[in-house]
Parts: sequence; C-alpha cells; structure tokens
Amino acid sequence: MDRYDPGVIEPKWQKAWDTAGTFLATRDETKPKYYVLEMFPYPSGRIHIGHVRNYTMGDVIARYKKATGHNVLHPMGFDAFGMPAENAAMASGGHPKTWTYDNIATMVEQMKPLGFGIDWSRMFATCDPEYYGQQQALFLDFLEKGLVYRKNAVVNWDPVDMTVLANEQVEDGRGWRSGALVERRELTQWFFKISDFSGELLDALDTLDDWPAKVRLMQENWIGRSRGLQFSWDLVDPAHGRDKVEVYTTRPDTLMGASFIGLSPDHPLTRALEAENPDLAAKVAEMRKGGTTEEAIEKADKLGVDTGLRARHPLNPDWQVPVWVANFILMDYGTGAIFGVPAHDQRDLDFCRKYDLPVIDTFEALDSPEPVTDTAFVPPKTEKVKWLNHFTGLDVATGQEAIDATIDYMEDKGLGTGVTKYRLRDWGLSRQRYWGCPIPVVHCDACGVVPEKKENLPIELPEDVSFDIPGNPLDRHPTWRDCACPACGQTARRETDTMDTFVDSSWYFARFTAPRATTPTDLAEAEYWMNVDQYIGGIEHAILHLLYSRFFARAMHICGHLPETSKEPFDALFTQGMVTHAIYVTRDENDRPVYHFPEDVEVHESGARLGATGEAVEVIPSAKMSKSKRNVVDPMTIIADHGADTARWFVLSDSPPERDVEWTAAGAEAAHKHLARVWRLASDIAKAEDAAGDADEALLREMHKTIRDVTLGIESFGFNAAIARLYAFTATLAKSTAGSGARRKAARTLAQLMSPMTPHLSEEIWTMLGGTGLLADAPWPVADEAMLVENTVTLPIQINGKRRSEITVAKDMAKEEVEKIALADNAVVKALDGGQPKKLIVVPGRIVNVVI
Ligand code: ANZ
Ligand code: ZN
Repeated sequence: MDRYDPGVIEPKWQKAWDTAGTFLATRDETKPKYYVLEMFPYPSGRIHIGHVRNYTMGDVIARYKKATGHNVLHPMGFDAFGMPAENAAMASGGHPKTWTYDNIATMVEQMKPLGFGIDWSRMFATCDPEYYGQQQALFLDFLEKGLVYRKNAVVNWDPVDMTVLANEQVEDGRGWRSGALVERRELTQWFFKISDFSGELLDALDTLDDWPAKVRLMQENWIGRSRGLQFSWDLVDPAHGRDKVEVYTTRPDTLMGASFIGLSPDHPLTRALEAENPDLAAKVAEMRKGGTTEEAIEKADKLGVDTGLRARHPLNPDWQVPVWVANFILMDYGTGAIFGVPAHDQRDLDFCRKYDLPVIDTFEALDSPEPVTDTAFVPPKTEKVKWLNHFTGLDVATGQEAIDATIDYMEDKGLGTGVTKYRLRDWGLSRQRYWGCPIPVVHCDACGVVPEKKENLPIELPEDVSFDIPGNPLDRHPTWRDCACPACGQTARRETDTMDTFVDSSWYFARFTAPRATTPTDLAEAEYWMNVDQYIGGIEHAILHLLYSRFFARAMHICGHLPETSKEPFDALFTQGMVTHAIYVTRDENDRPVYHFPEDVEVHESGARLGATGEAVEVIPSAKMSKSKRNVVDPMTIIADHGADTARWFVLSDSPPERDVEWTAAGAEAAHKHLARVWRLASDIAKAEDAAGDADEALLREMHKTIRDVTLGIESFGFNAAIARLYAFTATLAKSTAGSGARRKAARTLAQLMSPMTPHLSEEIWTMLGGTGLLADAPWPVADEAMLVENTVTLPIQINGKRRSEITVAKDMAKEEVEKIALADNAVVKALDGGQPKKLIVVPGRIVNVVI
C-alpha cells in the first residue's frame, strides 16, 4: 500500500477485532471494571452524525479504559417501542415490527463500519419479547411491593385518534397528530409510585458530584419541594355533606389578602355540585376542554363559575369569601383547592379582574405607607416589610420569616399544619397503543384485576393487527384479549394498555449486565458491572429519562434485582453538544425559503452558490441539523469519502465535547489530510534506517509530554485539547532529526495516543512499526516522570564581563565538571589563547565568569 486508504484499512481491523473478540466483556474479578454507556438510540432508520459524535466519545473512553487495565463493558441496543413505528404502519401499511427490525438492521450496518469497540453480543432491542417479558416480570414485582397501582386519572384524550396523549403530545390544546381539540377524560390508569421517593430522589442529587450541575438543578426543580400550609375554610352553608374546603398554600403570609376560594373543575365538591346544577355543569364542562399540562392550563384563558357557596376566613369568621370553580386549578396538586390572592399572584389577579372580585392589599413597605401592589411581590429576604394586616403579633418580617411565622401561628392555634409538598406526580404509564410492552394483568369479572402468572410471561404482542382505523388495535383484536383468569380460571380479558416507552429505557442499563438472563437481572453480574461509570447522552434527557431510571433503580433494589449500591445507577454523567451545520437557502418567486442539501452547494471564499445554476445562496451558520432544513450530512457518505477515522477525529476536534461542533466539508477534508499525513510519516519512518542522534532525547522528551497531556485530556473529557496536542506532536515528529529508532518509538506512541479516536489508522501504524499483537490490547503508554522534568540548564559564559558564549549542562553537574566544559568552549579557548584564566567563577545554575 502506498497511500492512506481507509477503505482497505478499516474493514481489515474491524474484522481483526471481531475475530479476536477484543470487545467482548466477561466478568473478571482480577481487574477493576469500567462500564461506559451512551444513551441507546431509537431505531428511526438511519444513524446521524450526532450519533457518531456521541458514540465516538463513549468509544474513546472505552478504549482508553481498556488500555489502562480496566475490564470494560461498552454495550449497544435499541429503544425500539413507540409511536413512530405505528405511524409508519398507518402511513404506508407495513407492520411496526417489520419497520422496527428493518431499521435496526440498517442502523447496525451503519454503526459497524465506524469501528466502535462495542460488545455486540449483548445487543438487544426493547421490543424483543426476551426483554419486555422481563419488564413484565419487573412490573409484577413492583405490583407486589405496592410500587405500581391503578387509579382514575384525568388524561388528555384525542377524540379523533381515540387515544390518550402524553402532555408533550398536546400542542396548543390540539392532538399533535390529528390536530383535534383535546378533551380531558377520566380513565383508569396505571401509575408508578415515584412520588413516594420524591424526597429521596431530591436529596440524593447532592451525592451526584460527577453530574452536570445544570442537570441536577433541572431535576431538583422538576421534583419541586415546597413548604406550605394546609388548612381549611368553613362553609357558611354546608353542601353535599361537606362543611369545609381544605386548601394548600406556599404563601400563607398572604392570608389576609384572600378574595376567593378556588376549586379545581375535578374537585369532588365541584363534581357534586355539577350533578345538581346543569348551568354550572355546562360551564365546568367547558373548562375541561384543553390540555392537562401545567403550561396549557397556564396559557388558557381564565375561566370560572361562582358556586354560590361562601366560606369564612379562618382568622375572622365575619369575613366571608365566595367559592368559585376555576380552570387553572389542578386536581392532583395540593388539595385541588386554593385561596386566591390577586394582590400577589398574577393568575388570581387576572381571574379577579375578569370576574370583578376585590383586590386586597396585604403588605406595605416599612418606609412608606403605600401598599405594595406588585403582584409578583414576595417580601424580600433582607428588607423588612410591614404587614398591613399583622395578625401574627409580628408587625415586620422578612419573606421566609413571614411565611414561617404564619405557619407557626396557624399551627399554634390548631388551625392548620405546615406540610412539605412535591411537584412530582406519580408516573402514569398506561398507553392505549399497540407498539409497546403489554401490561401483564387480566381483568376478571369475579376476581377483578389479577396479575398474570410469571410462568406465562412474556405476554407477547399479537402480530395479526391492522392500523387502518384509529384506536388501539389490541382492543379490537378478535382473540388476543381472551384468556383464563390466573386466579379462578374463568374466562377473563387481558389488559390492552401497553406501557409508556419511558419504562423500556428506565432499566436497559441494568439489563446490559446480563442481557440473556431469565430473570430481569443476574444479581452477580449486576453487582460486578453496575454502576454505569460513565453515562453519556443528550441534555434533552436531563429530566424524565434520568429521573425515571433513578426511580427504577430504587424499585429494582427493593425487589432484589439490583444491589443497594446501585440506587443511583449512573456514577458520572456527561451531556454532549450537538453537531451543527450551516443552512443553505435561496428564495422562490414568492420570497419563500427554499433549502438546499450541502452537496448541492459550492462554498467559496466569495460566498456560496448552487452547484447546478450558480445562483447565490444565503448561509445561516451553525444550525441544529434538521431534515426539513436539509442541513444534514450522512455519516455513510462521509465514511465512503474519507473513512470512519476521519469522521471520528473531526467530530471530537475543534470544540469541547459539551459544546456544539459545526460540521463543514472543509473541516472534514482537513481532518482527512491530516490522517493521511500521519500515515505517510509513519510509513516513511518504518522504512528509515539511520543511527541514533543528538536529537533523540529532545524528541523522546516531547513524546513523554504528549503522553501526559493526551492522557489528561482524555481523563477530563478534553478530547479537543488532546487532539490539538496530537497535531502539535505530529508536527514535531515530522521535523525531528532524531535517529530512526527514536522516531519509530515516537511514531508508535503517536499512533497509540490517537487510537481511541482513530483506532483503525492506529492499528495500521502500530503493525507497520513492529508493534506486537493488536494495539487495542496494548497497555496505555505511561509518561516517564524523569523525562518530563527539564534536567539541563543553559549557562551564559562571560569573558571579562562580556557575554561571549553559552554552554548547556546537566542541572546537577559538579562545579569542577562545569569548569572543564567552560574551559573547553571555543570562545574561551580563543580568548585564553593558550594561557590560563586569572579567575574562573561558576555560579551553579546561573553563569560562568572568566577573567583573563
Ligand atoms: C395563596 C397564594 C398567594 C399563593 C400568593 C400563591 C401566591 P408552588 O409554590 O408552585 O408549590 N396552588 C395550590 N394548589 C394548587 C392547585 N391544585 N392548582 C393550582 N394552583 C395551586 O404553588 C403553590 C401555590 O399555588 C399555592 O400558594 C396556591 O396559591 C397555588 F400571593 O396560595 B398560593
Ligand atoms: Zn378470576
């Protein structure tokens, strides 16, 4: 071979690793283990360059850890259930299963040429019955431990698609697919009891030192701990057997500003009133339209209806406030009822303005008698404010003080209780969907809801289903629902809801430790391999996926499937940046944008033009890649043009891994040229035969510094810095006049240091330069500390006070030795002209003075 040819090199080394089983992971108690995991992909059809960057990062770490003596687990699988497969089936008539497995096959075919050091023997897809059967077993264990339960819940119902929608699937109050106005419906649904773990999940965030602070903060806000007051208002006239309304507030300090009581449309009292009052019922029905997301509720116009009931202020029985039903009050937060304070809450203010309810001043500043009417006003933590209505005995207090003082006051009087509440709701997992994991329970007329027997698992999805009409095909399957009750043996019906696909991704990391076990995990394997030492994935999963996984790890521990030490399953988390690309736009005759694929555009210094017509193209730099904007690059094209090593090298160079990197054709070209240069350099060195020389030590010193810097770079996720150092060392090596022995050693080390990024090229050079065995198995080079310290010094020589020359000597050289070398210096010999110096003074480490 006389040139760098990745098309030949890359398949060759992939085959060599495969044959040798280089990346197969087996338990080995003699070595420290290291588990590195990238968030597994959804089988959408093709891998994109973002995947390449993500998996390359994981691979750099996996290969580096292997080289540093770790027993590495680096698996890959597919998050394979979900809506797109069903949508594809609806759109083109195929079957979700075929669509999914075809996509998986394609994506594996695309990933293999990238040369990732993955243990492919552990691969699974979450839609494999072998996997989801164990998920069903987990469900049954959770059920037994009370970690999953059934309850009625208000859901987003799409009346056209006849399905429940997740909050994220409701866009502007409409179903994301059908565009139909979403309704709220009450359905019996399954829930995981994640809220039991709210406090623990929040407190444990403090132990996750190797997680990005922003992710921990996002989780903290999502769990949302708040301290407030729960207390009740007596009804002036009891109704439907109720004589009070219980409310929850985080602002008890505003109690004297209450102007109404608000009930959720789903509050039991509202429901009772609806039954007898058709007028009210009609208005409440109107409120139930629209999504159930907090955001949707926040955005919706404020709607209310006066129930006619009145409630007494707990601190002043003569003070009565009206009881309204209001659309912005959620049933599943607090008590589903509030007291409204328009002076200090924007929603309440909007509501009171609309329905003409009073706005009551609550605070005034200490230095001014003017009431504070800013709705966003929270008594400042430092400035003192005075309460207009100081009922607690304190007439001044800071914000938290005022809140705490009111809670204490109410508790003392026996009027209420301080409570800690969390925003985190139980996790509703029921989906009226086909392409998901069936919930393994049975409905029996005699016994009710009965768990399926474990020996009947997996409850497999039937394959003979059709998607030509909306709704859940499992519901209308002629026979699949029919089964025998596991308890009494009578005919019964299977649950037709399937699980939220977030369930599938909440424990796959544990399953990778024993992917073929006939129980959810094999405890010995889990104990050895868990936790994930380094998890890598997108920031878009900062909240739900990670939170659900943290809950699952706890629940699995409770059921004996994970050790106690795995309650936090991810020791370190890294969230990588995206690969971006310029968008190329021209305008059509109506000035509408027309987007162009990068391959159709020629980019010159003078600007970008369409290759075909020469038309000028507008360039929008660094945009998120998106098919609709056509600013995408296909990793397969890159591999075909430049090789996988170039793609791997490029996605990690130029910017730190947590930041975005912009893909440019020119950048990829330059990366490829550099790798070709390294190949040529190595192949020249392989042929060279020259003696050891003066420059050997300098080259080897530089090599050891490079080892140190690249090692540090990889250890600290500074892949771009490591790459910059490798560029520099390549330049040094190219210029070096050292002997071939030293250069060979340096080139071999260069290849080794590059190998996590460019494994194929590195193996090739390793072999070329006489390395033994596979480089992938070779131990990581260690920087020689002695070579890192500068152990020589350069001393100027002054002759009669003038600087005439200099000598370089070992730092610790004895004075007499230095004198000898100084006397042998050409300039000194000349000046002495055969005589002896009057004086010869050596100041160690500084200077040599010669007086003649
Ligand atoms: C009186 C008040 C006065 C409130 C004020 C706020 C400001 P956080 O802090 O997010 O936990 N609330 C209580 N239950 C609710 C429900 N089910 N649906 C909608 N809103 C509800 O929110 C707690 C505050 O949100 C509570 O404090 C309550 O309004 C409202 F100047 O009570 B507040
Ligand atoms: Zn039964």
